[in-house]
Order: sequence, then C-alpha cells, then structure tokens
Amino acid sequence: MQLVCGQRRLDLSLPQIMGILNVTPDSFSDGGRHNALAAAIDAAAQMVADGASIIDIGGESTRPGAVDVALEQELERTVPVIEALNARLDVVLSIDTSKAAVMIQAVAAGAGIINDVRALQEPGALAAAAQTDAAICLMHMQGQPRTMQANPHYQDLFAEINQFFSERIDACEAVGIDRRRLLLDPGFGFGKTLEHNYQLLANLEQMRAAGLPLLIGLSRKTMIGNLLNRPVDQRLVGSVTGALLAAQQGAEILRVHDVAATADALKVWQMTRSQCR
Ligand code: 7PM
Repeated sequence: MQLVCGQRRLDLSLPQIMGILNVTPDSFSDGGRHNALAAAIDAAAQMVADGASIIDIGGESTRPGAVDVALEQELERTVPVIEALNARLDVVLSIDTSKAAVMIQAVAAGAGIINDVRALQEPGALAAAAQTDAAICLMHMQGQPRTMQANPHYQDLFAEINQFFSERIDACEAVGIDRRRLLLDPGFGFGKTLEHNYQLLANLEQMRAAGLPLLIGLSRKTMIGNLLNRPVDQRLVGSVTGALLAAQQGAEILRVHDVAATADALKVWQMTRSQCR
C-alpha cells in the first residue's frame, strides 16, 4: 500500500496526516517577502515535527466566494516555498492548485502530489499532470467556488459523486495517467449542505467503488462550525473528531490544520485498535 509521489513514497497502510500550509498573503503577511518565506518554512517544519508526512501548499484561496488568483502571483507564492521545503524536509510536498503551469513548476521544484479541487478540469491540467510523476488528488465539487454553496442539490449524492470520480479517472487514464497514482476526495463543503457533508462522512465506504485511496479534508470547515455554532478558531475538537471518524473508516490521508492534535487522536485510536481481540 505505497503511493508513489515523485521521488518520495507514502505508506498508506496507516492514515497519513497532510498539514495545510497556506501561502496566500493573508497567512504570513507580517513583514516582507523574505520574512514570509521563513515563516512558511518554520510552520511546515513544525507540522512535520508534529507528525505530518505531507505538506499541502496552497497559493490560491479556494474558499467559497474567492476571486481567482493570477498565475504569476500563484507561482511566486508557491514555487519558492516548495524549493525551500524540498531542500530542508524529508516530507512529501503537495501543491494545491488547478493551474497547469503551477502543477508543472511545482513538481519541478519538488512537489510529489498535485491536489486539485477542480480534478484536472482546467485547460491543460490533464496533460500537465500526465507529464509529471506526481500522485494526483481528484476532488469532487458541485458548481464553482463562487456560487457552489448557494443551493447545493443532488438526486443521489453518492451516485453523482461516484459518477464524477469515474469520469475523471477515465479522463486521467485516457492521457496515460496510471490509476495507481490517483487519490479521491469527496470535497467536504464544495457544493454540499451540512446534511450532505455528514452523509458523506458517515459513509466513506460508499466512495470505495474505484478502489482508490481517499483523502479527507474537513478541518475547521463550515460543516464543523455550523453544527457546533463555533467560529473558525474554536473548531479544533470538532475537526479532530471528524478526522478520527474518517480514519476509523479507512481514510488514507487526512488534510488538517491542527497536526499535533490530530496525531494525538490517531495514536490513541491506533493503540486501542492494536489491542482488539
Ligand atoms: C476557505 C474555505 C479557505 C475553505 C480554504 C478552504 C480541500 C482542499 C481545500 C479539501 C482537498 C480548506 C478549503 N479544501 N483540497 N483544499 N480537499 N483535496 O478548508 O477538502 O482548506 S481549501
């Protein structure tokens, strides 16, 4: 159960923690650009020390209502960080992007995973991913970031998500991407109501039709905040609980902000599980 991520390998027989590193200007904005790079490196190193085996680097805000980030800006934000982390840390680096040019340059700089919330549907993205040796996360989203939360609707939530996965897997294989490089993600909060999100979280095995590893991202999301009536800085317990529930259902990769807390929860779960009789 190894996932090939460029030059590095990931063992998926145990759940792996993907730490979120936002490199949008609002994330490390105090001080100048050099400062921002140093702060990003420190944050990533801390997440690795805390138990992350993957760092997901995002330079484009994919939040609902977000405006598109220009290509040059996204490259400037992400590529230097990937180069710096690749030189300093023994960890798999993931690039959170939908843009073909960012995929190519990020992988050249050392990224081993392409994490695309648009599942390689942007112009050139399929071909770009195909010419790399990175693993690829195909995430489901209904609609577009700006409007997807307006009125999410499904006839059959699981059938539609699995149909989407099947089409994107076929598209990947058609351009020569081996399916063993692929990860699937139901896309919590991306065109889903609170009920949709919890139906998905309760039934992750329903997303196993393709037999591919699952990546789950619910850290600090509205599905936690609205259920608990908590602002974003008070969603730790809800987020860790959700991550643990996903791990218990076999989710291979957990995309989280709070690496240390998630690692603690996983350790308690794994120790308990190892004593099952
Ligand atoms: C504001 C709201 C900022 C939401 C950022 C977000 C996922 C992802 C994101 C996910 C994968 C967040 C999202 N979410 N990639 N990128 N899966 N694969 O909460 O769920 O981080 S952006």
